[in-house]
Amino acid sequence: MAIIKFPKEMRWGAATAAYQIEGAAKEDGRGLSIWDTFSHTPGKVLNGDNGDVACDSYHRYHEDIQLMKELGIDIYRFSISWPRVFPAGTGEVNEKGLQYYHDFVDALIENGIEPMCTLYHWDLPQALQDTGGWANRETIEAFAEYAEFMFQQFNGKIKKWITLNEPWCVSFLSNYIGAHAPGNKDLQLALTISHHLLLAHGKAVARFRKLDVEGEIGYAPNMEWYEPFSSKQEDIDACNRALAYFIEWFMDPVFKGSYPEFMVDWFKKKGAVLTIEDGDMETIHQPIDFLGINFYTGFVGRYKEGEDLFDLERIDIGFEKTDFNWNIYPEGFYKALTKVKDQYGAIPIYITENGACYNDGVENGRVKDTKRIDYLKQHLTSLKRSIDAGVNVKGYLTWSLMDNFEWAEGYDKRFGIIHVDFNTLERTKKDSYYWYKHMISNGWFDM
Ligand code: GBH
Repeated sequence: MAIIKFPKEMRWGAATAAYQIEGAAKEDGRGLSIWDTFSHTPGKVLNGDNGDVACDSYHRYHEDIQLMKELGIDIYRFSISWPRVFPAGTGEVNEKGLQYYHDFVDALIENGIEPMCTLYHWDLPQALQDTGGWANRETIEAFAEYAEFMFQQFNGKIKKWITLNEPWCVSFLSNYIGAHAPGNKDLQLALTISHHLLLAHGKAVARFRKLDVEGEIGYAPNMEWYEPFSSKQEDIDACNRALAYFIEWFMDPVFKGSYPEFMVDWFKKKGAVLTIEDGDMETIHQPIDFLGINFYTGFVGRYKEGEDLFDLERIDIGFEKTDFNWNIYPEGFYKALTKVKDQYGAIPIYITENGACYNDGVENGRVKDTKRIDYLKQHLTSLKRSIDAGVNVKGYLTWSLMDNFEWAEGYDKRFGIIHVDFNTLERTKKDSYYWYKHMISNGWFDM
C-alpha cells in the first residue's frame, strides 16, 4: 500500500470536444466542418459512424453538467465548434450557435465549474477547407479573427483558453498519415500545415494580449514517449527523432523561437521543405500562460533504415494494452513531463487529456471498468512523481467525461468515465467515475 497525495492547490477536471459530443449537426444554423465531410465519406470512419447525433450534448448539457457537479470537478474542458459560430468560417456570425455557448458557459459557472475552452479541436469549417484549409495562410487570419471574437464575447466568463488541440494530429496525422480529416497523405503539405498552425496559435495569443483579456491562454500538444530498444546510438537517435516529432517540433518555436535544426534537415531528406516567411518566428514565439499536455501512450523504438518516417521500427516488448491496442506506459508520462521541464523550464502545466479506452458495457446498471481505474492510478502516480521532481503541474483533466465519437474509430472505442448508450443516449456512471469522485474529494488515493 502506498498513499499518493496531491498538493491542495491541484485542480481536477474532465475533457471533451465539440464534434465528439454535441450532435445537432444540422441545427440552429451550424455550418459544416471537415469532420462532417470526412465522416460522411464511405470508408473513412469505422462502421460508417458520424457525429450527427453523438452524445446529443447540445440538447442534454444540463444533465451532463449535473453529472460533472456530482463528480466534484473544478474545471471542465470543452471545445467550440467553429462552424457553429461562423458557419462559413469567417464573416457572418450565427447568433443561435453563439447563444448556445453562452447558455452552456453560464450554466457551468452557475454550477461552480470553471470552463476551460479549446478554440480548435479539429472541426475546421468546410468552407475554409474549400479554399485550401490550413495550407492556405488566409486560414491563419480567419482563425485569429474567430479567436478574437470569442475572447470579446466571453471575456470575464471563460478564463482559461486553449488555442489548438494537438497540432501534431491536425498536421501530420490528418495530412501525412491521412487517418483524420481531411485525410491527405502528403508530407510536404503536413509540414506546411504544422507551421501554419503554430502561426495561428501565435496570432491568437497576440490578439488575446492586445485585448487584455482576463485569464490565461495556452495550447495543448500531444506527446508520446519513445524508449530506445538498446543503448546503441542509432536507436537513441531514432527515438529522439520520434520524440521531437511531438515535443520539440511543436514546442521549440513557441518557447525558443526556432525549429530544431536536426528535424528541419530530416524532413528535407524526406523531401519536405519548411518555408518560413519574415516575421513568422516572432509571431509564434509569444509567451503563453500555461501548457496543456495530452498523454496516452509510449513505445519502444529501434533503428531500421527505411522504416516509417524516422528510420524507426516499433518493437512490441509485450506491454499491456488498452482496448484501442495502445501500450500502457506510465513511466513515459513522467519522462515526457520532466523532459519538458528540463528543456523549457517550470512553465505551469495542465494535463489537458489522459485516459484509456476500455469498452466495458453496462451490466445490471453498473460498469465495472477496473482497468480504467488501474490506468488512472498508474498515470496519477507518475504525475505525482513529476510534481516531486519540480514539474509545475496545476491540474489534471481526464479524457473523457463520457464515451463519445472517437474520430476514425466512431463509437467503437470508449474513453468515458460515464458510459453512453448510443441508441438511447442514456448516461451511466462507471466505477471509474466513482473512483475519480472519491479521489478528487480526498486529494489522494491508495495505490
Ligand atoms: C486525443 O488524441 C484527442 O485529443 C481526443 O479528441 C481523442 O478522443 C483522444 O485523444 C482519444 O483518442 O495507434 O498505438 O500508434 C490522441 C492522439 C494519436 C494518441 C495517436 C495515440 C497513436 C497510438 N493519439 N496515438 S498508436
